[in-house]
Amino acid sequence: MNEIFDAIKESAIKIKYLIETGDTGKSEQENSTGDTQLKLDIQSDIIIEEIFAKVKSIKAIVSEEQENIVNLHADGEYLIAYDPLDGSSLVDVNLSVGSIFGIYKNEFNAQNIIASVYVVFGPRVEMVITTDDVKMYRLLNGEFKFIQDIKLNEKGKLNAPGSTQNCWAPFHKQLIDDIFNDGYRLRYSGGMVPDLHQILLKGGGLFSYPGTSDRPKGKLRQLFEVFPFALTYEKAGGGAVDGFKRVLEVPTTHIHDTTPCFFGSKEEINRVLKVYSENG
Ligand code: AHM
Ligand code: MG
Repeated sequence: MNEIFDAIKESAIKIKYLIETGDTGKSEQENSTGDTQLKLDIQSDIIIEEIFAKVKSIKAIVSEEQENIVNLHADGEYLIAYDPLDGSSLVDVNLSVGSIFGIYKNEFNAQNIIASVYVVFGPRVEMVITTDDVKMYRLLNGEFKFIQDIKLNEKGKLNAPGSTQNCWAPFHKQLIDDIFNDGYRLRYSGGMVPDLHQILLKGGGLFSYPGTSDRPKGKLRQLFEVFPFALTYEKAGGGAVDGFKRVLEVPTTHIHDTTPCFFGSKEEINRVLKVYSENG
């Protein structure tokens, strides 16, 4: 798998340059969820696909920006689902964005995810690799250097509540209000990579993207966004649930399926499970 991690590092250096110099305008195309793709989405997707195409251990890839699975090497062992530039609409206002990768075996579903990687493009470029543990690296002088292991506290201090608030169920609104009333601080940029990275590094808290009246199954995609971070949060000692169960038990029927999701330290995740089991 080290070859795959090296390929992701190579892509990160190219995408950093693309973010710094590229055109932040819209393209003429839509992705499979109907979002208009930015030129940056398409270009970062091409960068990653070209680099992965050279890695013999990769059997197939699927990108948030493409409709279908792309077969690469028939003898390859790994399947990779990736979001090349999550939060790309934040580049024009110079907020942080990221790339997310889920590494699967056999089939694209939660049961088969074996590793994940995300890259945060902020004032610094950092990469977090999850296998049996969670390790953070930083780009320094053209190379990724190991910085630290990541572990969540049992209870955190941050609250990152996503989605359209006037579409929340009343019990969800109550849950979020109660969390704020208990002293948690609001931290939500609209980029899940930096938002989840912040919670991981600042000891914990809750990030939520619930099902809402306008999007009953949430917005975030299972294979490219939710499962990779679920693995990271679980291995860091926290949890990731859809309100009722671990997201790593959510079935996938289509590669672009979404799911409601909550990521956090143990105490916040237990709080979500209690409220949802009583009301959902
Ligand atoms: P994208 O993949 O189209 O960039 O959308 C995903 C992003 C996440 O990074 C972020 O958590 C979420 O959309 C924010 O959505 P909202 O503004 O509805 O809270
Ligand atoms: Mg995305």
